[in-house]
Amino acid sequence: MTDFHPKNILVTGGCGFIGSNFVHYVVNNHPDVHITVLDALTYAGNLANIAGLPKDRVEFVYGNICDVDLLEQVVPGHDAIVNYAAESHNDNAIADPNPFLHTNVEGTYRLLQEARKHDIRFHHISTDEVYGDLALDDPHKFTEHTPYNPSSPYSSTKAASDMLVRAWHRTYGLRTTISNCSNNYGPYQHVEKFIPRQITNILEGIRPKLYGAGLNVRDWIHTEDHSRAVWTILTKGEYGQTYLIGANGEKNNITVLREILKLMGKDPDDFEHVKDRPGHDRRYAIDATKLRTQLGWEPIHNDFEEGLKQTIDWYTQHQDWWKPVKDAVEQRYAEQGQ
Ligand code: NAD
Ligand code: TDX
Repeated sequence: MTDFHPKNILVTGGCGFIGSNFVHYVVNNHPDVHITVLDALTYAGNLANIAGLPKDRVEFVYGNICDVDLLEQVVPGHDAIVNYAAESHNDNAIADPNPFLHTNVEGTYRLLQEARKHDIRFHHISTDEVYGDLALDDPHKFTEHTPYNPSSPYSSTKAASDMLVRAWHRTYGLRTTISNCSNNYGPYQHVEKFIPRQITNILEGIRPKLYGAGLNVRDWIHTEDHSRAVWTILTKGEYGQTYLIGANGEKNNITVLREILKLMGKDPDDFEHVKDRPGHDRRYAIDATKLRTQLGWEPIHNDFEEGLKQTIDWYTQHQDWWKPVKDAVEQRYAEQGQ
């Protein structure tokens, strides 16, 4: 276990879903830490996600992690980089993998080079999808020893970025850690993703859309538990190590959808089956024993129904946040038969 106390951190992708939740988490829980958010404000980034946070605690810099000249201006002086910047949506990667190669692979490479130049601690945010998928009846879960086996354009770029991070530690001695987390839910998630898409569909009077039979399993974790895990790994994690983050939240999609419908006062069967995702991963499941036993992290949002209820409330109360992009997202899905 290390004992690292960063005072000035650079959070890339801090205007996206999970990155902005991490920024809120640090502001609320670590009053002596200053955060610089570097974000390219792609379709997925929204300045509103960090609006209202104290200006003396959070500075925003607009820019791309592939921009070497900008990195040279922004990075020096920070104790750590936490890299959330990524293209993150599987369906988009299937339609056009190009930005995923650019941001996820080249962007991570550029950040690693900059971190190396200034000897800056580097934490990389990754995903359970790098391990591929599990059969529905497989008794095993993913662990840090599971071989990489990504199956989609998105997850293969995340796997590539993880490999770069590992190599920069081994070859150059960069102080790195990687976390691979399962599916997050909570506030500020883009309406292209499963849970917010269905909640906002119901609020708009559109029938929810389930891919295929809905038997694919995801391992849900509240994004605040993810943030606390990342902080734990950043400050206590051993350099060169990977930590899996998950909260034993396995559920299949049809169960989650029926729960959302029920909580929103609808008939649990009032949804449509739509075209399945090509190459659709069947099941993800995380064994987070290493993080729990070595670093002492525990999730606190263990009641999924309660977390879902709060998430539904958030989308109900923040219609001005998602309405401007909702139609375009649904139109795009409709063109894909989804
Ligand atoms: P998101 O798509 O909501 O946010 C990504 C953010 O990165 C946006 O603010 C976007 O503007 C920014 N960005 C994109 N390209 C950039 C670039 N080239 N330069 C600078 N900024 C750029 O994504 P998310 O769901 O918050 O995911 C964040 C990270 O967590 C990703 O690395 C993703 O792979 C990982 N992850 C996500 C989940 C999940 O359930 N959403 C689960 C595990 C891991
Ligand atoms: O409308 C939908 N209907 C549906 O049935 C959508 C958008 C999705 N789905 C299914 C596909 C998946 O089985 O729901 C499940 C979850 O889908 P997404 O929200 O797109 O997430 P997923 O593909 O599992 O990936 C997420 O978790 C891992 C994040 O988007 C990734 O960034 C993260 O790495």
